[in-house]
Amino acid sequence: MTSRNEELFQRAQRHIPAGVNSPVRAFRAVGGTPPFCERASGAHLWDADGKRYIDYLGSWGPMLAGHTHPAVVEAVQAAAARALSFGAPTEAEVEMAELLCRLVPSLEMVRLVSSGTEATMTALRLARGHTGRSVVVKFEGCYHGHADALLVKAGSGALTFGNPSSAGVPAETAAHTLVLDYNDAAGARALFAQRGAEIAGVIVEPVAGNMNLVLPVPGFLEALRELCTRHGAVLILDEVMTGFRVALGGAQARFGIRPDLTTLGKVIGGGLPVAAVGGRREIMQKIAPLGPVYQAGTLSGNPVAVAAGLATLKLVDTPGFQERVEATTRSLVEGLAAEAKGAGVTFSAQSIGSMFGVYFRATPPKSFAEVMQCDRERFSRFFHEMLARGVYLAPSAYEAGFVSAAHGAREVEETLAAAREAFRRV
Ligand code: KE4
Repeated sequence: MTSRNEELFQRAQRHIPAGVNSPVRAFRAVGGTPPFCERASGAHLWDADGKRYIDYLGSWGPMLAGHTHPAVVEAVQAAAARALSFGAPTEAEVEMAELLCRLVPSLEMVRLVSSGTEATMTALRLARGHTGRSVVVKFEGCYHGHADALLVKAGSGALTFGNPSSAGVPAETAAHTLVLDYNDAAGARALFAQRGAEIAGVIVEPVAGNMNLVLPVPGFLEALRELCTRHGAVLILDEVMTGFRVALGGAQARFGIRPDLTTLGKVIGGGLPVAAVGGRREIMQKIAPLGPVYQAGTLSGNPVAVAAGLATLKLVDTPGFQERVEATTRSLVEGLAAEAKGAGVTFSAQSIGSMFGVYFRATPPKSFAEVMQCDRERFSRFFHEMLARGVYLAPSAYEAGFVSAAHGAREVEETLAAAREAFRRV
């Protein structure tokens, strides 16, 4: 009997490319039919066939407070009843800017936008406008959204499709983007020694989450900070994913790095479209209409989306919140590693804050090259064994997983019980 998911997937593909509105959702990395989601609550989501899953995707990061948290839903309903959009300034945007600048100390000013891609695209333009230089540096396996200048050996979706750079990006554009190896401080030093005077900015995920989870090795972020300072380049920490997940003040708080610009997204919208670019006042004052770097957006700072973000951040900024969700995430990865060991499967896992990575490799990868050594076929089999048992992991060996405040001991126990069986079948 054809499931509703399969029916909907067939129907969707008639009018939507691959049936999805973002590539990774099509399950091409793991195969099979993606569940069409109907509703979610707390740590769970339900698909069109009424099947319940423990959700470790969390909409790719935003749902840190858990799905449909009453305080967030109530704030959205109240905001929507007042207005869906003005295209004019609102007090809520001022409150959001003040809150972000309090929680992330490197932010002196911030501009709200509607997606992480807009935030990183704007950060690059600001770096170029501020320095008058054209070259930008990124790292292989990192993904910063789909702006032309950043689709050069991007990670995430593009990596999953084995398509290290995208069609439609002019060679002239890609030529201004230099790609280094993540965690390779020596390579960064060599590049700056050679071309430091040309470099407008360096953009990096301070904890990489788009080639699966890869942690910065000691000294890597510090080297980027020192090199950018010495050569007058702008250091951009892309915290769209790590913001409020690695720590309340972002990975920059955890690792003690003060960037010149930061990009945020996901959690700050609580599931609705809010992202931000912010940082040093001297640079942010270059943005229109104050300065010559143009940027704009019809729905930037949308009142309903900002209401969801504010309500989420207020839940996240409470005593013990980060510690609790970090402890749950740690118990998950420790349990998974123990189950794999019990089944004699070559596997490793790690977590930082409420993000985690699982790898069919003996030890967690420290670089893009080591990520590529992971057994992705075995991951795909594991993914489907877990999905069949009601556990929804990220549908790609090159993505991180996410735990919410709504996940607890019961969800971890159910997940480990599913893994106990799954590891014996992969
Ligand atoms: P969006 O344009 O998708 O809102 O954000 C782009 C982006 C920027 N920077 C980082 C560090 C990101 O992780 C992202 C988006 N992350 C992916 C997950 N790998 C979004 C999922 C998707 O593409 O559907």
